[in-house]
Amino acid sequence: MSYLKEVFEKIEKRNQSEPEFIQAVEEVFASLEPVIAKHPEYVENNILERITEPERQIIFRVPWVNDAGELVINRGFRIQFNGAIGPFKGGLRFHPSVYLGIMKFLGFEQIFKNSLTGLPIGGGKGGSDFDPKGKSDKEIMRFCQSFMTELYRHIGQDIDVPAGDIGVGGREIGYLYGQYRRIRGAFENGVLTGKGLTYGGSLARTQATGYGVVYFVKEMLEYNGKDLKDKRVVISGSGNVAIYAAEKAQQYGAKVVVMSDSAGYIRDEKGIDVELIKELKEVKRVRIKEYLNKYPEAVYVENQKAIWEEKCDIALPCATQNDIDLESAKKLVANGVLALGEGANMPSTNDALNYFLDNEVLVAPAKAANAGGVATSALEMSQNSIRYNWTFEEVDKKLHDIMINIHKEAAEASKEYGLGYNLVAGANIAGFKKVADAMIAQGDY
Ligand code: NDP
Ligand code: 2IT
Repeated sequence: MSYLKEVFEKIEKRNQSEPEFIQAVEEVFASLEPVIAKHPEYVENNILERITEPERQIIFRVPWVNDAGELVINRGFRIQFNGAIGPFKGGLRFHPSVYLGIMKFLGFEQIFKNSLTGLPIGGGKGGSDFDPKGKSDKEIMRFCQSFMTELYRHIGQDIDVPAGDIGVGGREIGYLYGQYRRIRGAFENGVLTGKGLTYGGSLARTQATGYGVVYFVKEMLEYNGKDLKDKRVVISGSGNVAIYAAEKAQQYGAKVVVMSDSAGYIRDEKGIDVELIKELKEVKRVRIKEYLNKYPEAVYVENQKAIWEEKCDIALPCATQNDIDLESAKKLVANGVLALGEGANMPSTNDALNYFLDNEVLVAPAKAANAGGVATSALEMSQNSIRYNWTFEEVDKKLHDIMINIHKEAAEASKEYGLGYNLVAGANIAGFKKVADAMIAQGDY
């Protein structure tokens, strides 16, 4: 039996109750056959079995008191997946669907994404099954304080550096950092990224993931003799990634007509008013349906999944995993989609992804396309280390250059291994090799 198959079977057996994790491993392994064939050292050092087992998994109780005075118990996680090329780095997700399988798929993907940025960061992820929806500001604060009261002993600016993800933005990072500082009695602000600008956050971090997705898609289109101008864009989600992807796409002359939340989507043929979405989602924290209060001529469809039936040139899934299944992929292709830019982590199922590739849709895979967020987090760590702040333009320029470089590395890796222009495979290969080589250099740890 081939080495890849043998290891995959072990992983399936060992992680039976974690389908998202198995899916993420399957997608990476599907790209690695030519790499394993050319590099016997990866087999000799059993790299695949090592890289799929987290270095450390921490699961903890998070007790907190709600506004009604009741003691609520949530479950907290931090997966320190791979530290071969730098401190563990990755976001925290607060969402009721969070369990070990989601934490591990995200942590696993983070290894390769972080490697692709070219910056010294290992892979990690964390979060909780806490549901922030409908919670008061004080409840959010008490939850974050309790979460950090356990997490603090496992993290540090040279150990593990969390940031935001679904349900965790600037407000939550502020409360988390406040509690960390209180416990440690030191201003070690390199321990978290996505901080506010008054206490060591980086300019352009808020925009970075969404802007980065569009910088990457632009690069991919131009490489193939196309551009963003006048393209019809459908974006799922209306959170941090979706908002800034929409903003940057509009700046390049694309027409963003659809955005969503978990309840449904809006279509505005005049082009989405992104400033209004920011106000609804970042400030008021209300449903996207409220968009209609200002623009009654826009359409609201209370069916999030139907979003992929909307005709578009460019689809940017920026909400959550497995948002696009095979059925949705078929609809997008039938409607003539030109390119897919994955802002979310693993937004397409593996058969959807293969369907896009088989039908010559240009695919900007998540690990590459959404790496701008964590890359800018690493730039925030650099600024914290030198106790200095770069301007918005300086950070944005570095981000743009990083996205151009990731596209180049993925395209080159795909070509080198005889796979043509396949950025899914290229990103997996380029991200994998650097980490695998670092693991071998460091012995059998
Ligand atoms: P936010 O919490 O800011 O926004 C999430 C958006 O997705 C909301 O509009 C939310 O709708 C929607 N959504 C969440 N869960 C579901 C679901 N189960 N079904 C349908 N819609 C859903 O998160 P981010 O924008 O930060 O993250 C979005 C995606 O991007 C995630 O996959 C994340 O892992 C990924 N990512 C984030 C990065 C970052 O820097 N923030 C970096 C790289 C990737 P509602 O409000 O109704 O819940
Ligand atoms: O999925 C991701 O890359 C993130 N949520 C951002 C992680 C980070 O450390 O900035």
